[in-house]
Amino acid sequence: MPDVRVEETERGPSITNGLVSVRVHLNKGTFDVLDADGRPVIADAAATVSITDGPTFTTRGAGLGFSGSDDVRDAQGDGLALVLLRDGDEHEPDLCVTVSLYPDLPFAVIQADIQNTSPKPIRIREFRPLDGARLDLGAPAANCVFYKHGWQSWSPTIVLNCAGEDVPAPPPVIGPGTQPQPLSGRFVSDLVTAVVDPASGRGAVAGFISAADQFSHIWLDTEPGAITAASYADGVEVGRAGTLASERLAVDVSAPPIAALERYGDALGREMKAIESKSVASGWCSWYYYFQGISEDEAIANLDYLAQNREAIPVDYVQIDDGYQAEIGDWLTTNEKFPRGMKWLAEQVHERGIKAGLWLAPFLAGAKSQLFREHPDWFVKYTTGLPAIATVNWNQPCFALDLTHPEVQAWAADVFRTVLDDWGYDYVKIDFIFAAAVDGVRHDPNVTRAQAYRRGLEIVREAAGRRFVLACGNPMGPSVGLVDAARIGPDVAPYWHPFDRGAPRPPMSDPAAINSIRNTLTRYWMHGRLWQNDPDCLLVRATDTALAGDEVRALATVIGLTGGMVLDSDKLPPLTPERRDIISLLLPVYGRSATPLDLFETTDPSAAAAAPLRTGVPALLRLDLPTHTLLAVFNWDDADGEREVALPQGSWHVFELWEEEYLGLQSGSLTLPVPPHGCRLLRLTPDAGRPQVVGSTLHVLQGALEIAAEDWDGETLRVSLRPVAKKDGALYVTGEDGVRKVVVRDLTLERTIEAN
Ligand code: 9PG
Repeated sequence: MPDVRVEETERGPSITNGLVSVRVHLNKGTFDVLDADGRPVIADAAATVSITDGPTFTTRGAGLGFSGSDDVRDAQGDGLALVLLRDGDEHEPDLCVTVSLYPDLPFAVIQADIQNTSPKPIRIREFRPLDGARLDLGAPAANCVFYKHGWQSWSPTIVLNCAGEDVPAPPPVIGPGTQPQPLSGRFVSDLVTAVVDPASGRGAVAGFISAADQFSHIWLDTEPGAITAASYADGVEVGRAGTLASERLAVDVSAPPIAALERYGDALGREMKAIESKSVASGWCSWYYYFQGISEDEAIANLDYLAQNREAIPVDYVQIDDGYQAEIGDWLTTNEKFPRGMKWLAEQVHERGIKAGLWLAPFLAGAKSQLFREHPDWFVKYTTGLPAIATVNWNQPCFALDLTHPEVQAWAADVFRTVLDDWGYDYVKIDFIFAAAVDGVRHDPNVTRAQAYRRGLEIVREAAGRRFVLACGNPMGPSVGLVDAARIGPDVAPYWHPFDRGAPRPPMSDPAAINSIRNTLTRYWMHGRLWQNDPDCLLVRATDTALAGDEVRALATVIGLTGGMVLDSDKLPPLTPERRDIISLLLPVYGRSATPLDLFETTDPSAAAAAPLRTGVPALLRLDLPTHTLLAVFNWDDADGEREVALPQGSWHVFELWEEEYLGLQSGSLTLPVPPHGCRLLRLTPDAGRPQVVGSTLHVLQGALEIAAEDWDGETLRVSLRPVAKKDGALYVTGEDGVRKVVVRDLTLERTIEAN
């Protein structure tokens, strides 16, 4: 295990663990981050702090003093830190920079903090633990790609070509009010970014691994190729001798960048104490068929169907979405479509052996609600005193609740106590919760937006205990550690493109299958590290939808291979057996995510300009399983296409699931026709030189769950099968005369079959 060492030279101290090094230039007041080969990938970085309506203090040019290194022990392990102090005038606050390294972790953690040395309180606007750092990946920044991560669930997360322009986050997603000034050649990301040169595969990942207190941005200025990371203190006051710190920024310049991004997810999960789940949730959700038209009768019809088809669709939860409540804000009063009330409905769910889930948007209230009429003082305000609008939806402005207000806190606790304890729900989907984090004036003026938001989440967590909390419309960073699951993309929809696809700014947050798929692929790394990812619902129906069969298959493949929650949202009773089988194919949930191999590759910027909705969407997923590897290849174009797929080293039996076709023993690469918005899902099985299973149609992972063992005794191939949701299907087995289809019927119990 490489130890962390500090060296001192004339120029200043360096800290290294053999995987990454940070070298300080005391006179210049800057530092560099070097990779394992000693290349300064990030050079000449300063740290700054900005006072609200006041000056900014930077280490650049001021110089740094080195007071020594300290042992550190924190969520990342036992490490060593350089502590650097800005040389300032006596009347200036002390700005300190701490650089921590840990054995075995190839990233440096940088934090800026301030001490108020004056007798007067100061308010802090913003920290930049990394300011104006030169990025050198061995190629001009314009040749690189930029991983743009969105603020909340519905914000697009996309890989952009740096020769083009950033895409401003479009409505309905209002970002946090603190934004770096938009500039030509500037690319802005929330919480974390990766900048990668696709030609060399070199890259840098920079992301805040702590996020409970301050929102943050990281941006790249392609001219001159500089990177800056800021966390926002929102004007929090620091009294005499008081201190305040930025969030902790991890900088990882090790290869490959996709591993660095996953490692960043691990570090954020550790720092924020992510909730770990033993299994990944499945369910049925009312929203994407019924929308606000859901009624008690329709809920019961679907429940009855699930009760009668437990084996084929063994979901954990039935979740009623938006449409039961009297008004947005009046959660404890039902409307006329639910005459027997929500407690009765939860009992109906439980009677059928299923757990019950309920949607609420608990951190905002509509202008028409009783809550808003009775408590106008419970809301975040603009400086004018008017209530701050969180969103306009449901034909009314909706105002943001002030979660720092004790009466609001008590109200929220009561709502969740009622839903969870009195009514008996096992699961809450808390939606539009970014509302708790909007800019504005709050009851407690000394709380950041992220802290106000977390107070709200803490109340929900406290009421829920170990019951399931799914966040939606949630800012990402400050949700970690308080929720079991989070929506990581915009809404899916029973159509492929967003309505206004010709708009000058592509509406990448609007409901649309492609919008939801984009984020499911680009935020794959969050799953299992921060929470369970909710990729949004699977829609399989053949009627009341504009999704073509190939689009349904692509959606199912993306959801099935990224390991997150599997929630269906169809009217179940009229489903055809073929379409119902697609739900069954994804159950039980396997729970591990594939990797989007081409995440950091994009087409050229002119293609991006012509087709902004489908560029920056990965099209190749790989999942390594104990007995085989899955490769999914997608065609996001609107026309038929051919895709060349490079196979891993070796020769492989290739089986395609959706067309149920054995493609032979292959090596090198394979060219496949792929329909528009469709995919091919390949099982690659290493050749054993004897009869063996090479395909299964019983589950989307094609054998990982339903095949318990395969035994060849020289004469007979015995395959032990475990039941999965799909009871009828086939195995494909090699033999002397090629590949045979072995039909499997009624797989309700474990069974061993002779397959040759
Ligand atoms: C219920 C829905 C579903 C869905 C959520 C969320 O900006 N907008 O106008 C907007 C409206 C709805 C929406 C997202 C954004 O969907 O993601 O699953 O629960 O609310 O109203």
